[in-house]
Amino acid sequence: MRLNIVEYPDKRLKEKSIEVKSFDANLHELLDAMNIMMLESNGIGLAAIQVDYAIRALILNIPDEDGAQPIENLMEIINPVVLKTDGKTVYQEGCLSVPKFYEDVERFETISIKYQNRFGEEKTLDADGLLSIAIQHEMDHLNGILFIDKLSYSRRKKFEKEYKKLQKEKKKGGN
Ligand code: Y12
Ligand code: CO
Repeated sequence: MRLNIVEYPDKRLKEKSIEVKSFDANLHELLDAMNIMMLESNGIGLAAIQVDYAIRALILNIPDEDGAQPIENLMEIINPVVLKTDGKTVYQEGCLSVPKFYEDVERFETISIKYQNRFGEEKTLDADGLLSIAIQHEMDHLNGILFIDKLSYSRRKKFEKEYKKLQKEKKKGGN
């Protein structure tokens, strides 16, 4: 299964993803392929819509102190629902669908969710730190929201200016 990252300003990124009902081999194959794509792209989180599957599934692998992302640390989160949030924090976020742009985004400091694993089993998770931020970033993707949609007016303008500059460079033959 070959996946491609859907990039801004593609309209598919605005779609609301639908609930996963079948926890079958097709889902497992997609999750496995997403993991390969995320690691190959140096990502730490990826939602299915970012690879053109509009289903409520996301994966995360927060690097350890050495920057490693062993398979044991991979989290597969299906049909997540927020149970509780607390506090506020700001972190400089990036997204594989919005390459080369990073900006401060305000999120809840902690989050509790319930979700299903790849077998449809119900789980709960209490997260803080980078994991909490990553969960919120990826759950936004399930509702068609990008981190750039959460920026203040002036920061959004800064993004649009940088985006236009990158497009011009691309046309000239840079990367
Ligand atoms: C904190 C903030 C954001 C998240 C969501 C997950 N975001 C990512 O995984 C972003 C990955 C990313 C990777 C890039 O590629 C390289 O660094 C080689 C990248 O750079 C370019 O596109 C040039 C940008 C973003 C979780 C937690
Ligand atoms: Co993203």
